[in-house]
Amino acid sequence: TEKQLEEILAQYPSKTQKNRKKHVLVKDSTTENPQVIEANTRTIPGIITNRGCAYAGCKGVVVGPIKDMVHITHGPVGCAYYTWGTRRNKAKTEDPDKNFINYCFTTDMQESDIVFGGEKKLTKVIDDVMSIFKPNAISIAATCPVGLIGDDLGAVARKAEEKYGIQVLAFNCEGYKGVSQSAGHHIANNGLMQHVIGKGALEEAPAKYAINLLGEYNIGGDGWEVERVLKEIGYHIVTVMTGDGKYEDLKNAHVAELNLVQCHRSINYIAEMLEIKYGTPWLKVNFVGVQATIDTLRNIAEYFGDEALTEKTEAVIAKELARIESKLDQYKKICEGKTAFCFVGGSRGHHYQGLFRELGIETVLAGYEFAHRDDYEGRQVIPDIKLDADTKNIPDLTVEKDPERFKLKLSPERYEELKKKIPLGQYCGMNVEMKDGTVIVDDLNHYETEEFIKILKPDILASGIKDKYVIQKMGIPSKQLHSYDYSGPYAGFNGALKFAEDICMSFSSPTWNFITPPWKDEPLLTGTVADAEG
Ligand code: CFM
Ligand code: HCA
Repeated sequence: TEKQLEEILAQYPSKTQKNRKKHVLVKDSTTENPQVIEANTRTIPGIITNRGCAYAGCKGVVVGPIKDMVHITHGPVGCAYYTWGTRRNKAKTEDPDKNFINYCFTTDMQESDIVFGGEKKLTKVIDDVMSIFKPNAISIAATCPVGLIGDDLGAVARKAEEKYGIQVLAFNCEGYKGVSQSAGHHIANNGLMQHVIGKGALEEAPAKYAINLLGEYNIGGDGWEVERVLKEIGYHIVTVMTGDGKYEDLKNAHVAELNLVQCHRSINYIAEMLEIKYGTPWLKVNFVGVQATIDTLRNIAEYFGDEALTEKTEAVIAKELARIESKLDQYKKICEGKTAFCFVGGSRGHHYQGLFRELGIETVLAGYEFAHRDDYEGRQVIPDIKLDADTKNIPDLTVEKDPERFKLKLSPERYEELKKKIPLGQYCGMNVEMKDGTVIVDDLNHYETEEFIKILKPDILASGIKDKYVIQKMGIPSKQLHSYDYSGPYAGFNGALKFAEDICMSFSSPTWNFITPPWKDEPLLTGTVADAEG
């Protein structure tokens, strides 16, 4: 495959070729040092990437799911519309007056606002929101033009806070602030940590086995399936960040005994800061796939080290397995021996490989849109990561031990002892789990997607909306692993079953018989693109 890889990259102008080469690996575990991949750097202009922007990562991903807040997009209506429900972060209505998840709030910036400034309009929208909706708090998210014209979101927010006596959080997450959504995650993490988390009235956890669930956004109801199982075992969930999450709960995140981290990429900053500021360790979890869910439940029980909890954990695992196993076996018969591409944003490209594997499907190519090197290679590489200007653009928030609320949840000795058994404060990344000869691609683009499909001919391609139809037109089932193609949940025990059912439907659809894939009536390679620099 090294030669085929060269051929794919040879189509690029030489500078681009050099750049993309660093973002693609053929997995080889026999190299002297672990393989290095470049990540979290700019996409070359002109390349059709699947990435989004910093605003998408801040408002769309991390802040947007908080349901008892109103989130105002200060900018053109298109930016607001793009993050209006498309991500499928579901929320239940407990208090009908405090669930704004189905609304879309925006200042709908026009040319005149760009020329004369948009602060007045933003103030007016806040006034309207307060008179009509009365949320528990408000967030304002900046889009590109806001940064370009210099509207002062912070000043508008401060005035509104004085006027209304609620928190108004300003996020300077202009789309261009980073090379992808990832910058927006960081901005959102900083803002929530600085202004919301730890500000609640609780001094200690209201119940035993109190946990927070971080990096779970309840896409297609994933969070609900995870909560169902955790609650049955006996855990008390203080807050979920941020799927079906509440501002009021988020404020009390400091009282939990343990933070579970599902999506490491989007929330590792908060996880780390909670440990420094409040003494709460974090555990890497994965609720995607049956075996991953079982391992995760056992790891959490191990952390608390309570015999009754361990027994209950095993009882719930046994009950859930008995319920789903025979049904899963039926689906495995259809899936056995097939291959997949698994390319998603910043953590699912890794997490879904286990679920594919247990159904009998091998992932032959995987990658992330915007993850960092540690998501590929493991957290131990963090000190080696070169910080470029784009990364330095987002300041690190430095936190210290909270003088009143810091409480060491584990003794250092117990921490070290547990660390040997469970992924406490650590994450090994995607690469170690991939087989030799499989391909790992960072920021896979549309051209490379098509070329890799022609070579590897996967049976299914898991990615997003931007390439879904191209893939299907090539005669290959596409499974969106962002929106789940409007299905789900896919997490936990019920989720694994639903996922198996859905992909088996794709495999069994007669549609594919009506499509001729390009490689059946076209040559595989045609001509070469002239070198732009030469
Ligand atoms: Fe985390 Fe996510 Fe993902 Fe992500 Fe996203 Fe998403 Fe994703 Mo789309 S937070 S990194 S920024 S798991 S929205 S719920 S599906 S790209 S792999
Ligand atoms: C985003 C959101 C997204 C897009 C999904 C896709 C999501 O990046 O802004 O490209 O299919 O999960 O909704 O990742």
